[in-house]
Amino acid sequence: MTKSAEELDAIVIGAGFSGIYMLHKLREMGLRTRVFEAGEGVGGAWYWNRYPGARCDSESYFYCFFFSDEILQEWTWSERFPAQPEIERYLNFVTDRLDLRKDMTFNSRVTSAVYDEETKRWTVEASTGEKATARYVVTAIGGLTSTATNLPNIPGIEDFKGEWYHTGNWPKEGVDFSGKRVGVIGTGSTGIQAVPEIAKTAKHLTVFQRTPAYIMPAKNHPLSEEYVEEVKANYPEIKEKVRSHWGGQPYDAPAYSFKEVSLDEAERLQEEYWNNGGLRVIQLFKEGTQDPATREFTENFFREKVRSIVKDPVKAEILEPKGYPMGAKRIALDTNYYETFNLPHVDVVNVKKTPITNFTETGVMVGGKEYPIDILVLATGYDAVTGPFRKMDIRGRGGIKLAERLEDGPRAYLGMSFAGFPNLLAISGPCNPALSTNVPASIEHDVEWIADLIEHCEKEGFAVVEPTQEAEDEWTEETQTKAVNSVFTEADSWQFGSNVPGKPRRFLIWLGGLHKFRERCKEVTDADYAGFKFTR
Ligand code: NA7
Repeated sequence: MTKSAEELDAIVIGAGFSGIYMLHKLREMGLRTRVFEAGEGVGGAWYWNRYPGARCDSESYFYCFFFSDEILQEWTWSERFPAQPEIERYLNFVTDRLDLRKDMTFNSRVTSAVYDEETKRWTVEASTGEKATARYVVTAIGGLTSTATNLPNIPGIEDFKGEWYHTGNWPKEGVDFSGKRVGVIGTGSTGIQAVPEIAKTAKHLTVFQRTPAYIMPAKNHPLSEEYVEEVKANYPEIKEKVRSHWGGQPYDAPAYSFKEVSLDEAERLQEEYWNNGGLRVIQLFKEGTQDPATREFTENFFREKVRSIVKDPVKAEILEPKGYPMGAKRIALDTNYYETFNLPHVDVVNVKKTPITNFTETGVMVGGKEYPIDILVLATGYDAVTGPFRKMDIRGRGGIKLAERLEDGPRAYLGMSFAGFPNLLAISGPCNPALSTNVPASIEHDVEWIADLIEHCEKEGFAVVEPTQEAEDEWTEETQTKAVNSVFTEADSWQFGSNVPGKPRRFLIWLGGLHKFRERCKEVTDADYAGFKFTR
């Protein structure tokens, strides 16, 4: 006998930062809500990304929820840049603190969500066969996720007889590298974190690098009691700064102008910022990465650092960032990445110059030479932002498929809603600024804005809300226009979709910054939800 579908008011897909807070908000409104989550526990991207060295690039004191003063005071971060286990613990803490777990179903991957125009309800089905119906569906699926990993289109992975893992789907029990010959493909933020950790136990490590990243030192360290106390005392001010900053970071605007300081002074300042570590290393000068002279100075500073750390000049030449301007791809943070290449058992292979041709039973072939490998680690990134949506069978009015609507590139109104998909709302969806910011800050905004929209419908007695096609088209176009004038046009990147073969080169992120995005969304609300249509 098949179990009948549970009847709910709202369904949330995913239990990461977004799903946790969305459930809390919907429950506060008195809506019967259930979260479906593919993982065994909460965490989302921070549940699956358990690879060695997995760590956040944002500082812990602002990589968190700001909506609850109690939670801000009760939780204490131990390190400047939190590692995956600590973030997972934090999200479990919040879940239990708000008693959310009872409305979450784990090990349950949503496969489809289908809208019925007559009943005005969505039917959601999970991999377990479980079904539920609801008036609202909110996707909290993230943009860089385990459902849409990017596996390299290199022939022969099925021939490889060793173990292989993608970093975004890392086994919970871990991987033992001791005494093994390990190959890492990919040197984005993930590969850069994993390499130094894997090198600690592997017998031999070969890093296959296509594009050398611009990398800054994290200078991670434990947080002192005094520091934590000071942060906790200043949270109201920090929260204000986060909300009014381009990237959702509580940083002051750069204090120096490259044009106004001498070269010696510029070098001294850059060195000082480098020694402090973190993403602020490139936030030194007002001119930023958009100004060619400032950029050239900073790029050369980075290259010089690589040459001074990496002793072997051949390795240093491969690792030096070049071939594209700084800022055109995500800048990474490291802990001992360059130093790791001074170890005799760690090599780097330039696979841009000589690409990987195929995998064999026992290794990786590059230019007719086989690199013998026991364990292969694919740090090759994601089919970002549109990928996770296209993996699910989401059907709106007249059976239109969201996967098809997103085939030609990202589209959405305000990065949170889709024309033809009534009452389907997306946290950090396509054409949203989230992935160019400190993500939890963007998530918090989207959750609150979506909750207000739903509350508006409930209060006014509207059964259905959806954006007009015109509003969606305009926002989609604006997303592309903003990217045209950015440094991102000068490289291939996941942000442009150009890391996935066949994916259209369209920018996935709205580049106006979180502060402007907040303003734009408020303007929409204040203008009686301009761009949306409501029906009773
Ligand atoms: P990224 O940033 O997409 O990096 C993927 C890396 O994998 C990058 O170095 C790629 O080189 C490399 N790659 C991908 N396919 C291949 C093939 N076929 N051959 C060789 N090398 C390849 O993913 P991450 O997981 O590091 O980071 C994703 C985001 O998560 C990051 O931006 C943070 O926001 C958190 P390429 O640069 O394309 O030449």
